[in-house]
Amino acid sequence: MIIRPIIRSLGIWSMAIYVVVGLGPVHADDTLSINEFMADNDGNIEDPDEPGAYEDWIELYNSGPTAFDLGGTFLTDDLAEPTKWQIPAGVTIAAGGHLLFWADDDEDQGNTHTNFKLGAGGEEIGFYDADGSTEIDSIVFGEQSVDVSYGRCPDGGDDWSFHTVPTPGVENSCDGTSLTFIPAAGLAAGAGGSFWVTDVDLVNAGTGIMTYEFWWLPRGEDNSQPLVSDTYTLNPNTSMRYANILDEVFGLDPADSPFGAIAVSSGSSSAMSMARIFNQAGAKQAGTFGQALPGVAAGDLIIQGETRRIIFMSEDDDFRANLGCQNGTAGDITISFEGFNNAGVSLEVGTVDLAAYSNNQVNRVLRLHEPVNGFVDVWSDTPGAAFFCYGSIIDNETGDPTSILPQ
Ligand SMILES: [Ca+2]
Ligand SMILES: [Ca+2]
Ligand SMILES: [Ca+2]
Ligand SMILES: [Ca+2]
Repeated sequence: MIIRPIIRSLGIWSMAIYVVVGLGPVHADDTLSINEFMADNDGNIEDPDEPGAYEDWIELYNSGPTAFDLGGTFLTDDLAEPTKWQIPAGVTIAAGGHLLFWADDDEDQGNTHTNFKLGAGGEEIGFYDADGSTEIDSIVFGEQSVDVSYGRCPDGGDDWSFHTVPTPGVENSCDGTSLTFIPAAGLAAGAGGSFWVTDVDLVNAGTGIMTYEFWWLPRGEDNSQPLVSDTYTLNPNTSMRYANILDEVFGLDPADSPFGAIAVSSGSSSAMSMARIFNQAGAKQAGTFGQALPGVAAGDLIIQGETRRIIFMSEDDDFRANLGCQNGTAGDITISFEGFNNAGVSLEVGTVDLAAYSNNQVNRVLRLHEPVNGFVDVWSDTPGAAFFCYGSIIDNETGDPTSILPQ
């Protein structure tokens, strides 16, 4: 058995795919590559299968329009031993997708945990086809630094460089910038006589001066060419508060009812951000902090193949619960959601289609089933998808909103 494309519901591409089995190795090295890795992970990304563990990782990338079943192929840290670790059956890489493997010598922790680690002093990574000898890709690397990855620029390209902004599981950052998404912002009237205003707080948690700009990402629009702010700088270990950021930074007019999201494009991976979206004029009860939404770094987005659950979703006389979602990529994605009641009975399924960096809100996702205290699952089957969804629960009496983050 050799690397083969997967035929499934991939639209027009399915038409052009042939399964090649038993005819000899398919030379897939034009589309599959070792794209990025980290051999000294101290605080970059946690092993989701071992809380508290920061493991070496290897990112593979599929630049082609076809998904591949990687089951039976091999990864190794020794090019003289190509068959050191065989990727288990059922591990697939999506068209245009990134797939993360944990080089942690913890095979019992799941299908993407290898039986070797990466030496920070320099080593090798090999990716071999299922015949155990045909090289798909390999890299011989030298000494590595803590929490700095080594990766291709652009994805799948020929040039390798160190990345102080590592991007495990998502597109490599080649200009040294990282995106953080603040998935909701508004300066507009909403339901129930509410009027929403957005403040943003930004902190430079790094050791150097941070350069950054904000992108305005209107709800429901294709934001491949977003409105970009001036470029600002922030000294290390300082913070900056933007009160009513949509007016102050972007000059937006409440008469246009701007609702959407904000991205922070920063030359540092040390940007911390948070927004509060609060009900100002028209509130029946003034003085609440509002909805607190932390910025979500690109590497912390929910990616294809992951499901997250948003709990505390209540729909009754006291509360209404909305589902907000942000596309963290420049491609079109479809997010699926399923709402359940407290007994786990499925009540509601649906999808949210989002163009580049777009966002949208499903208002009162469980409204047909009130009164209900339930939860909502979110995921995406779109190849290469990276997104974020959250719950926004609002007190019907006071207009006080609270954010529910996905778990
Ligand atoms: Ca290591
Ligand atoms: Ca582990
Ligand atoms: Ca090793
Ligand atoms: Ca990456």
